[in-house]
Amino acid sequence: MTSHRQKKIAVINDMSGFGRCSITVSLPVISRLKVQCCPVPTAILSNHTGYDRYFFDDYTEKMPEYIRNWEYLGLKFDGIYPGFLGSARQIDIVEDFIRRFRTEQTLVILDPVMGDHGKPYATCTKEMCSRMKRLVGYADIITPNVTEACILTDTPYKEHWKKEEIRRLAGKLGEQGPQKIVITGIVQGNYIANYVCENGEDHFLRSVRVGTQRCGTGDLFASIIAADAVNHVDFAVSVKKASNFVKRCIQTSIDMDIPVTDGVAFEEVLEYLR
Ligand code: PXL
Repeated sequence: MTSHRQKKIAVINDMSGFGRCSITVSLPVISRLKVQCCPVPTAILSNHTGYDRYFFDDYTEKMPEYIRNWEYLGLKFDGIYPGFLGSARQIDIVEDFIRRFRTEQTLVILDPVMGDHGKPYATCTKEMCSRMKRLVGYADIITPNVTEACILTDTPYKEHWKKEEIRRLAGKLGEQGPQKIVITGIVQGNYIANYVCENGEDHFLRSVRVGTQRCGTGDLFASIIAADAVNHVDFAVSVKKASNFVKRCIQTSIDMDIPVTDGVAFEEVLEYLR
């Protein structure tokens, strides 16, 4: 048994019953890394929005009372990790949450879930995209994919990027506040790269691309980054661990013939994550 105090993270994200994303990924993954995962639901969905149809219940109106009860309990968190947000007002609620629950030591790990493949998700309005930029100012670590990095910096999206262009993109994000940035899912031919930047020091982490991108992999990635961050694992080590684990999950899902929309069968390999 380790003698350190167990850490806890507030995960502000949606609960999608089917499709393995957001809270259904964060809970097992963060728990596996020995961190207590405390969800604040932003919306309840029958399944994620990548399917043809879904039930979507926006939780905005309930959130203030939910959060107020945590305040009565005097809770503080080592990490605050906002992901998928269901309405523009939720972004204000998240800002308020950070102000109320953070301490000097609290790390804010923001996964600015807004879109993929150059397009915002169906539920992400223009207003939400623009308010999300404000949240970046509160973050210590951000984990956007290329689409999200473009939205946050008002940069037109394209398929192919030169290293210098990605560097500039990250530079603009860094000006908004975060000290640690990882831009995920940069396609480079048969490779997929993550760009890692920590206090101005940067590098590209490349690995052979397996299969296509799948729903929930961003949540898997950010959950590992968040749990490791509060456990003070070196950022570059953590990014490498997260990318290798995501890759392993994708390969397992291909081997098991799991449809792309059903996310990744992380359950099969979760025991190897440490
Ligand atoms: O994995 C990102 C995500 C989270 N939550 C919901 C989604 C998606 C991506 O499609 O639809 C509801």
